[in-house]
Amino acid sequence: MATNRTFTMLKPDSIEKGNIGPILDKINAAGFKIVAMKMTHMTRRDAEAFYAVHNERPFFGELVEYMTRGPIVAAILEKENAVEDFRTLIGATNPADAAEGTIRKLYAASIGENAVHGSDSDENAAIEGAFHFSGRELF
Ligand code: 3AN
Repeated sequence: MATNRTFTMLKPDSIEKGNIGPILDKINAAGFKIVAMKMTHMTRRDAEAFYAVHNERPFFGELVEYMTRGPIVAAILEKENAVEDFRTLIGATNPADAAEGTIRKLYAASIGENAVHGSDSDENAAIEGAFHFSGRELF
């Protein structure tokens, strides 16, 4: 059964470029309600665990370096059909393939530095949200 929550991270490049505000504006305008949010700096161990599913991929080292080079903003978002609608809002993994007006088209530099994360399933949304937030941080 589909749930109404997804998990996102505004990645280090978004914070470095001053894009927290503009990206949150897009998220709000698309009808998502923020039910948990924090700025945090992932350790190497955090990033390796969060992206464990990719640990055999050639870009894994680069991905861990990128995700740990500065703070991120993590959030849990609520909306009907949240996972799918958020994936539509952020656009394709590679910004070159992302649709006009999507967050990655507007703010991502490359497939490696693609501005935002969005969960790819309800199951992963729950796992990823629980990775970053305790029940007391969820509103
Ligand atoms: P998405 O974030 O769209 O779900 P995934 O899960 O395939 O994409 O990839 C996770 C992250 O790994 C991406 N957000 C991106 O930062 C990085 N990544 C994916 N593919 C590549 C690639 N070919 N080269 C470098 N980094 C990549």
